[in-house]
Amino acid sequence: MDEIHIKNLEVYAGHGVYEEENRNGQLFVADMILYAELRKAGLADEMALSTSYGEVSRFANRYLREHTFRLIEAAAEHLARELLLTFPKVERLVLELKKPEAPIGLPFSYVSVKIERGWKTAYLGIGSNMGNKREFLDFGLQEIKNHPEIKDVCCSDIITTAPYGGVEQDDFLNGAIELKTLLPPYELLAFLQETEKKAGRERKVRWGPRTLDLDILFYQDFISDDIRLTVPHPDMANRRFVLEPLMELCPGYRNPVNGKSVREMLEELEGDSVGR
Ligand code: A4P
Ligand code: MG
Repeated sequence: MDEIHIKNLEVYAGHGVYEEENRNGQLFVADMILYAELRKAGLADEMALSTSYGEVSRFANRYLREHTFRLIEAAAEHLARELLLTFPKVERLVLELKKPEAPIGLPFSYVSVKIERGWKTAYLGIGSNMGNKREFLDFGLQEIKNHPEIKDVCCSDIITTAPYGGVEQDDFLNGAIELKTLLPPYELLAFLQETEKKAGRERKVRWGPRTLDLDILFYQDFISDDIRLTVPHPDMANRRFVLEPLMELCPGYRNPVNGKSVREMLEELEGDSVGR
């Protein structure tokens, strides 16, 4: 990915643990690398196709002056988030925030924090087999679209599917959702569980009836086998109700665990009469 660099941007601001620091202010220095596709802007020689380093610098300067944080960790975290929300062509950034006048009482050139943040692509499974299923799915989708740190939400067609997993229960409505998010995996999971709860979800029987089920199928190329969050979803290769909607959104997306694309997993399942 192409890069725009901003080096040693100086800001006089009031971040610090001590009250004098907040009151009197001091020098902060920021380094930024903005990752974005620059080819179109380069070919057309057109500012509207790129991200203005001047606007980014003025935004960062204003943001750091108008807000007060105790920790440079917090100043960097919030500034990175605001930059990614404000400049949509920036897909990811590295931000180093330096504090050359930190009250340490020893000779040093600066202390700093350096963070990398960005938009990640995730795929979710959405399902319901209780009450007004369609309304629960619409509610879930709307909550996802309304989240400030989620964008570019796209939902597959919704299909009716027979229950899988041996529990006798009503048919499901299922779909898949593609999105981009600033939320790390466990924060995305917590938000999805909160949304299930708002839809009246009660956890009684594993694999049992539910008003709204939101599962993380893929999170970029993240792999986790923690019981609280297993990604990619470990049973997806056996689930037509997962693979068919995914096929519509991302047929070529490869499962980072087994290297198989969604299309390949679905073709293998279709050759297997046991899979639903
Ligand atoms: N958890 C672990 N990994 C994930 C993940 N990738 N995404 C943990 C979301 N949650 C994840 O989930 C149980 C625990 O899984 C959570 O505490 C979470 O921390 P749950 O939603 O409370 O319970 P569940 O949904 O009953 O269990 P599970 O194992 O998630 O079941 P699935 O995989 O959701 O399957 N048949 C059809 N036709 N359509 C369906 O949608 N769904 C299921 C449930 C069964 N049969 C179905 C369908
Ligand atoms: Mg679930």
